[in-house]
Amino acid sequence: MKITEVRVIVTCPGRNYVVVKILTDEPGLYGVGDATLNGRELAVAGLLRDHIAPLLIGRDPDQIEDIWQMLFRGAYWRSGPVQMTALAGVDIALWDIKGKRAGLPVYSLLGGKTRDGALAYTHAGGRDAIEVEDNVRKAMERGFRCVRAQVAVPGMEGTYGVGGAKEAASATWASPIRLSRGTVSAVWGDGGPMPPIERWEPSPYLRVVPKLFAHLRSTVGEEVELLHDVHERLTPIQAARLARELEPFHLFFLEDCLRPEHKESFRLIRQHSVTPLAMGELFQSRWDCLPLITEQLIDYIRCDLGHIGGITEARKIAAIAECYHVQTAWHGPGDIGPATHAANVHLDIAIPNFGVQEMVFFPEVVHEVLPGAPNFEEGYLHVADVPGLGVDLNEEAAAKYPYRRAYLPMARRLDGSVIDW
Ligand code: KDG
Ligand code: MG
Repeated sequence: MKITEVRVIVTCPGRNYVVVKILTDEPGLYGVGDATLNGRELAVAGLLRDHIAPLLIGRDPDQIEDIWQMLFRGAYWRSGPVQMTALAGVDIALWDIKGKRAGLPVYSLLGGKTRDGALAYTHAGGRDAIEVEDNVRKAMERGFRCVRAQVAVPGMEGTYGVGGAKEAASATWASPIRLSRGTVSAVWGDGGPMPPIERWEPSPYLRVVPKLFAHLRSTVGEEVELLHDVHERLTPIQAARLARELEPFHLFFLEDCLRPEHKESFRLIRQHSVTPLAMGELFQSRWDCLPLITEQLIDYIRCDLGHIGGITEARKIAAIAECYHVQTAWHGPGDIGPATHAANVHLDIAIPNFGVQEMVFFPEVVHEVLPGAPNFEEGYLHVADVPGLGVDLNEEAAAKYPYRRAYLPMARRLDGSVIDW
């Protein structure tokens, strides 16, 4: 069997997705992968089209590990989010082909089911604790047992994870528009959107978050699992303080306290608190994860399968984590495509040390373009028992929604200096 064609399709059914479709010389046999990197979609698409696709034509798609090694080490220039996202797109499509060829779902190729479904969490935000409480209750009514809670910081113009105007450009769905036929329409210097700027300060944030969780525990009770995402904004000592102050509220985990560069600083947080810690959506390979796992400085590793080279890399990370009693919580936001969400769940239900899975409900227009995303039922995610990953691409529908330039927000402190977003 040989790879005959690699199609790279950038489509915007509400937000931009980069889809990799790998075709083979077996009639009708192809794989669908996701190579979406929020705000840098065309860089990944260019790498795939101009440099990676020519290397794949004529290769045996069954040799996933060899192709992975060739693209990672063989290229000499390795790692980095653009490269690792491109690699993930190829990897996910190749696993899809392998499953379809074998007539088996990918979870079966990974060792078979270890559980019936993947415990899922959703997001609840709000302008104040009452609004967050309402949204946590709505999530619980919808069947969620785990909810991530974020609240606006008083006095700040916008806060990550809360929703509203600031997030419209990045985290929530814009309404899809039909511009022209064709799948890529990057317009340079077109006066399009610039990154929205959010204001952020650590002190009010550190005051409001423990109050939020005190409120939630006293109103929604002890049973629902609560999570919180710091989004890499704190210093080690601030993170240690927050983790300690949140202890009475028994979080499922506190996510991404520190910038990904400062792995050794997790020791300081650990010395001061028993709040479970999760980290990893900005990591790029298993080597980034190693020190946190082997020193047991975190409890959950939450890399993004779509940004670390796909299923091939993630299953190795899971296996390393298993040795150190670290569980998985793969990144699952709206800005990665349905094929990565499906890859998440196939891995979740096959590995022994799965913890929890972040998820989104895709709008109907995404299902039209990329049908087959995992299905949520009573707190758990499931994938269809079909060969491969179960996600397809409707190329005609994708062509109706061409690329639209969009950026993630940026954050600055009140004095104007950059802070992590
Ligand atoms: O593109 C950035 C998002 O994927 C990220 O902000 C989402 O932190 C995130 C999460 O935990 O879902
Ligand atoms: Mg996060």
